Amino acid sequence: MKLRYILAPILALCFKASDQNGLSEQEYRMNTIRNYFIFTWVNYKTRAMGADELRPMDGTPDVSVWGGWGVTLVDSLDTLWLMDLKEEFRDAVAVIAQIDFSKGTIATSFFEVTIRNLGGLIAAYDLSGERVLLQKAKELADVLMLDFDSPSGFPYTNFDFRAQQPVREAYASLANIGSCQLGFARMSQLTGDPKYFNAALKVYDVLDQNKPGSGLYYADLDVNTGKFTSKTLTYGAIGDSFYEYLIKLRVMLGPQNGAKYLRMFDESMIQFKSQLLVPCYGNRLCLGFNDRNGKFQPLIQHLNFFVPGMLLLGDGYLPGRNLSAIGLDLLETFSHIPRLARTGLAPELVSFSPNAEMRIESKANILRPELVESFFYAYRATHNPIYQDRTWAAFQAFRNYSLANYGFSEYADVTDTYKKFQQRNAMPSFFLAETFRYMYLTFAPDSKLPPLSNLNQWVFNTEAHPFKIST
Ligand code: DMJ
Repeated sequence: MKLRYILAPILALCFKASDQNGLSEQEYRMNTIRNYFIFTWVNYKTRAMGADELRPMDGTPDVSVWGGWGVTLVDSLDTLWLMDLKEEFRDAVAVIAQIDFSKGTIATSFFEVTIRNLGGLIAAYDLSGERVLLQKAKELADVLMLDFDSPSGFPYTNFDFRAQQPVREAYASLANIGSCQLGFARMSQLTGDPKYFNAALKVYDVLDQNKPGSGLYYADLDVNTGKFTSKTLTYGAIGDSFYEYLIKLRVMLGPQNGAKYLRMFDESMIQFKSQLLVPCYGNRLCLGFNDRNGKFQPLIQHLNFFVPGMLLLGDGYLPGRNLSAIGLDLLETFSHIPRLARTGLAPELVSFSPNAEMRIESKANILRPELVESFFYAYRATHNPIYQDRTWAAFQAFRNYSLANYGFSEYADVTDTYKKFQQRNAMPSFFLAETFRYMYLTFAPDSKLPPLSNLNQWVFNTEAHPFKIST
């Protein structure tokens, strides 16, 4: 390992605002974020390489969280590439070349393995052209294909990677069955074999056919019948990335092949606007959800924070729908939420009402990316430096409270500044994959990002893995 990588965390920790050494504010912030990524990566590499996660407080490996193939390693690959850590990237690829995706350690989520492992391999291949990554992606995609063996053609929620067969439970969520389409479509483009595309996109055909009204995609389903089983309408857990993928498929597949998904997205936006968006205290726009009985609940999850980014992306394809304006208004509301907490970390859940300030309902922060994801899209769309400043504030909150001896820790109570009691010994892989990547990309000038400088040629999967658009 190069000395500069070992020194990077020390430099990062010593770096003071006054020591900017002639760097512009933007470069300084970008370098600082990169240095803390290096600090986290090097600890993962030296203490937990190949394990799913690194425990950030005691530096021990957590071997099997999502299948046991080193999800942090696979999820971080393209971050290494984009931050120009090419030697680290090559070392990581050498480890990945040894992974056997036909042997897993547990039964686990089809959704998570698809967005993190398959997505990570595809993006790293698209960026680097390393053939072994495509070979590994194909091995994994072929295993995941076995999960579609249901009466409706939906993938089952969990797959047993030891026995190489689905866990045949009837329940499916919209996000679980509706967030594999980008990765599987890209696999068909890269291999020339349409089977991945056909299996994944058939799911959208069934959803479109069985929906009870225009744009009504409820979040609970039955894998056996292919029918909706509730009236849950949500852009949070169990629904979120399905809607995101409708617009992203249009981006990826182009005007002809993507037309159907743009139509589905457009229809879903009508329900979104009329049922879930409401004015709330402080002259703000808020986003709630409908529960399984169709009753409106005035609650905002951290997971909802991706919505402004999705709307800003959608605006480019559906002019005249006011999507950017709604997105930026919602982002104002969401930007206010971390300010409710003394740490500046965004909580998992808040409630809202027309006549009182929002209230924190669930106090944890688990290093999620959705807020900085929307800042990234907002900055790219407007070039307003306020979104860089907010990204920097989010990063500083992580650094002040989540930074632990070997990485960044989840935080149990964002209202309590006494971090000794509030840090939890867990660091999900999406912190290195998404949170770090979006923060870095929000500061990186185009010249630093040759592959990504033209965002019209790339689309990010829901784990922030960039796939090349090749229509
Ligand atoms: C990530 O794995 C993905 O962004 C997913 O779409 C939602 N949840 C997590 C992070 O919060």
